[in-house]
Amino acid sequence: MTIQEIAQAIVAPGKGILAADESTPTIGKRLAGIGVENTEDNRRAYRELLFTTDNMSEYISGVIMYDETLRQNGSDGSKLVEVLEKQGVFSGIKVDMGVEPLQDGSEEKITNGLDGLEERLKEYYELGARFAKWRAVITIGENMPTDECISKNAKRLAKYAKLVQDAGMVPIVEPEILMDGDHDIDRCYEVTTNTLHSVFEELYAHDVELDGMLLKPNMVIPGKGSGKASSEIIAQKTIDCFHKSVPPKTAGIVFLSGGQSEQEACENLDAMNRLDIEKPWELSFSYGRALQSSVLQAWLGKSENINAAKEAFLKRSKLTSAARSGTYNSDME
Ligand code: 5MM
Repeated sequence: MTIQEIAQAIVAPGKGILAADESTPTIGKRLAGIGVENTEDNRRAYRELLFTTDNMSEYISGVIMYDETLRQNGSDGSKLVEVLEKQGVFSGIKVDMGVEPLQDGSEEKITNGLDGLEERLKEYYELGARFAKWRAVITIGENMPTDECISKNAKRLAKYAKLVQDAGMVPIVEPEILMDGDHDIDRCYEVTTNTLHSVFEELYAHDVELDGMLLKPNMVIPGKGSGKASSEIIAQKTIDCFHKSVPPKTAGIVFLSGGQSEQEACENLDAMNRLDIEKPWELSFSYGRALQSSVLQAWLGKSENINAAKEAFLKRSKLTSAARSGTYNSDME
């Protein structure tokens, strides 16, 4: 398949991505939340539970994994990548190596991972990955973000995306503006617009094929400390921001949930898909927490809860898929 065909298949009608690429420390926090120890076996058991959920492929077209998971076998000895392949789900791999301070003592972050990336991508392709992800983190605060932070992160995102396409895979370009802070929705709009301008400028400069990549942005939303906005306002401002900054040729937009509740993440995605204005891109999802919170709560690390946890995952996937089609209703909760 060409990268264009893979990208289109990932954002096929009603379908989107499960982001299960938590690094070991991050999944450790999630497991600690349900009193489960962060061991390789527990991480495998949890990811296997998700990937073996029957009928998930009606709603989920791809799963992003962490390096460990891409190499892991399930309890019957078969590779987790093959488990997904049997379901007709594309395997994706997080290839950034996490963030560090932009400068000593700086609160701003720069994402690492370009060293040796070309070699790693070859191996990931051999292991079965057909798409990849790199996340840049932008913080809103006093005198933040700086132009330097935006532009350095944008350059690295573009270099990564080009290498991924050259390796025959689809890059997911994720510049995440964090929800942390007490900024209002207009400040988020301004920062998201500026960041996306910078990212696409670099993507053009690095010859990235826009129809063979997916953008994974935040929604335009107020900071956590600044109260809520309605789904309609979030939808209008987000789409307006994209009209100014995301070229129509981009294969698709797969939102992150960023700390929204499962229901909010559905309501906001649904409102965008319902908006009666021109939207040249597929508007889908690549949710981590908003597809997994209730699964973890149903599982609690106990084998007798596996079926309930699978049911919770199928329900979240179904409702998020409905939101991706603009047919979600909170009564479905
Ligand atoms: C699932 O978490 C991903 C990896 O995070 P760490 O590197 O911090 O472990 C993260 O990139 C995720 O894919 C996105 O933020 C989307 O997840 P949410 O929970 O925001 O939808």
